[in-house]
Amino acid sequence: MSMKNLRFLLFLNILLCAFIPGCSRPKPTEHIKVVMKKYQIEPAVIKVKSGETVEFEVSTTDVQHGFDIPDLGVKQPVQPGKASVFTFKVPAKGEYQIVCGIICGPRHDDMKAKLVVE
Ligand SMILES: [Cu+2]
Repeated sequence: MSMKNLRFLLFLNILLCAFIPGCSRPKPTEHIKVVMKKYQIEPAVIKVKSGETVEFEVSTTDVQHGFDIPDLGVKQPVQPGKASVFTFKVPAKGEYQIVCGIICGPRHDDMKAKLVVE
């Protein structure tokens, strides 16, 4: 196949992609399960690589919690019986605090974890 044809096919592919929902979104390269419960977030340290797209699956084993990363604008309510699934573009290297965003009891403030971006 000639270079010209190849380029045309690539162009066609991009064009088609624009009309298919979800097509142009980056595919998650990593799937991370997180469990929230009174009063902890498991795992307490979540390691990811900068530039990756991560799909989080956050569930709670008791009451409603919130999976929040304040420095990154992440704010995901997590309801009992229904995991909260969302994709997330990993930011620059560093450490970001994960907290519970919904008051869930007297030791709510103890619910913390760390996102370590390498
Ligand atoms: Cu909580």
